[in-house]
Amino acid sequence: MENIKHALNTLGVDLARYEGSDLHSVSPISGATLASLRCDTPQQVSDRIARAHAAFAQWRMVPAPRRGELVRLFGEELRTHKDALGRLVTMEAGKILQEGWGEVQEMIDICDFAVGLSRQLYGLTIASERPGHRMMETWHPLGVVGVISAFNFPVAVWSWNAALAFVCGNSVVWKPSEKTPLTAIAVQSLFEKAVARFGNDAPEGLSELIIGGREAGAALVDDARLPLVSATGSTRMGREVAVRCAQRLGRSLLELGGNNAMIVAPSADLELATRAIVFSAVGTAGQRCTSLRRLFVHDSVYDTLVPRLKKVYDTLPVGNPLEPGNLIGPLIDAAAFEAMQTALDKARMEGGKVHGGERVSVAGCEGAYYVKPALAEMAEQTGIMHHETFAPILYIVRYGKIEQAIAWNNAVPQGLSSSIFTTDVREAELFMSAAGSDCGIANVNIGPSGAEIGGAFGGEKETGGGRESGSDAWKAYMRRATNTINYSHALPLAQGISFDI
Ligand code: UN1
Repeated sequence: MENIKHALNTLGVDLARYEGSDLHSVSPISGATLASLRCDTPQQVSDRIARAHAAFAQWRMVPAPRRGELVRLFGEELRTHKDALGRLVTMEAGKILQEGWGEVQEMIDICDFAVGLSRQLYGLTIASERPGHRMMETWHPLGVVGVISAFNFPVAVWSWNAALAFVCGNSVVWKPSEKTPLTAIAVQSLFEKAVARFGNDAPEGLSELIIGGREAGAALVDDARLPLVSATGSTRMGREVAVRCAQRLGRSLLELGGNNAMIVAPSADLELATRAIVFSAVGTAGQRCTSLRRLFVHDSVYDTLVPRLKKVYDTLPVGNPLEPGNLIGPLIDAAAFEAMQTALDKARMEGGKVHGGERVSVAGCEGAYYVKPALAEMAEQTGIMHHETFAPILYIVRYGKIEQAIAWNNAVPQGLSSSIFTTDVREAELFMSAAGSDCGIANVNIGPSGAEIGGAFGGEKETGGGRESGSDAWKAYMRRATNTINYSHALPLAQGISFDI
C-alpha cells in the first residue's frame, strides 16, 4: 500500500482527483485493493471528447516540428521517471521489474521515433499526365484519436498511438483497461508536466483520460467526433469495435489476439532456441499478445530440446515480481487462472501430456494467482491450440517436413507473430516468403515476442490487420489529400476528354 502511494507521489499524481468507489485497482501481486476510483459518467465522457475536439482545432495548426518538441519533453519526463513508472507498471500489471522498466523504455523509444518523424511526415510528388500540371499528396492531421488499451501493456501501447498521434497534429482520448487505471493516471500526470514546460501553444484537452468500463469504451467507438479508434485487446472486443466503428464509417486500428508459433528446425542453434523459447513463452507470465504459444520441433531435435526445456521450466523462479531474481510474476486475476486450467484440461482431453501449470503459493501473496508455467506435448495440432489463452501454456508438436510446420503455423485464426530457428538459409527464406508465415511478424533466430518500436507492429486475420508504432504506421493517424496544381495557361482534362463550351 505504502509503495503504491510512494510511486504515485513520485510521479506527481493527485489521486484525490480520481478517487471514488466505482472501480477498484487490484494488485495482481497480492490481491489487495490498491485504490478505488470513480468512473466518468456518459456526460463526462462526452465533455472530454468535446475538449479534445476543441484542442484538435488549435493543435493541427501548430507546425509539426514544434509538436515534436512536446513529445520530446514528454520523453524526457519518462526518462526522469522511468524507475517509478516501471515500478508502478509492475505493481498494477504484475510483470517483473525488468519488464516494467522495459515497457517504459518502449515509451521513450517511440517518443524519440515520433520526434524524428515530426520533421518528416512527407507525401509524394506524382507525375501528371497533363502538361503544366503538378500532382502531389499532403498528409494532414486527422482529428481526435480514441485509444483503448489492455492491461498487459498498460502504458506502452497507448504511447505507440499517442506519440504518433500528437506529432501528426491530433488530440487523444484514452480509455485504459479497467484493470490498470493507475498507470494511466500516472502517464497522464507526466504528460501534463510536459505540457506545462512546453508553453501555451499546447491546448487544454490535447490528452484526455477516461476512467470507466465497457460502456465508456463503447461511447468512444460510437462517437462520430473520433475519426479513428485504435483498440488493443481480445478478438471478441475488436470484432465489436470494428463493426460499431464501421457502422458510422469511422476507422478502426486493431491489434487483437495472437497465437504465435515457433518452428525449431534440424539445423537450429538449440542453446539460443531454448533461451528464446523460455523468454517468449513465460515472459510477462505468458500474457503478451506476442507470447509464444505453439512450438513445432523437428523430429531430429525433439528428444534433445524438449527434455532440456522441461528441466529449465522446473527451475524458473516464480514469485513477487518486485523482487529481483523472480522471472515469472502472477497472472492478472482469478479469471485468468481459471481460463488457464480450463485450457490445460482440454489439452489433456485431446491427448496432451502436461508438464507444470499448477498454482504456486507465494508467502504473503495468498490472494494472488501465481502458476508454474506449463508445457503441453501434443501428438498433433489439436482444437485447443487454435485458441489464445492468456497464460503461460506452451503446446509442443513434433514435425517431419518444414511445409507441414509452416502449414500448422498458419492454420489458426490469428496472425500476429511467428518465428523459425534455423541456420539453413533456404528454410529461413521460405518461412519469410509469400508461401511462408502468414503473420504480420515473421522472425528468424529470435522469438516471436519483444518487438522493437521501429518496425510496424500488428498482424493479419483475427489479429485485426492494424499496424502501430514504427515504419509508416503514422499514416493511419493522418488524412491524405491529393493536390493537382495547374501552372499552365490551358485547361487540359484528364483522360483526354474534350469538353468545349
Ligand atoms: C502486447 O502484448 O500487446 O513485441 C504488445 C512485444 C512488445 C509489445 C507487446 N514489444 O512483445
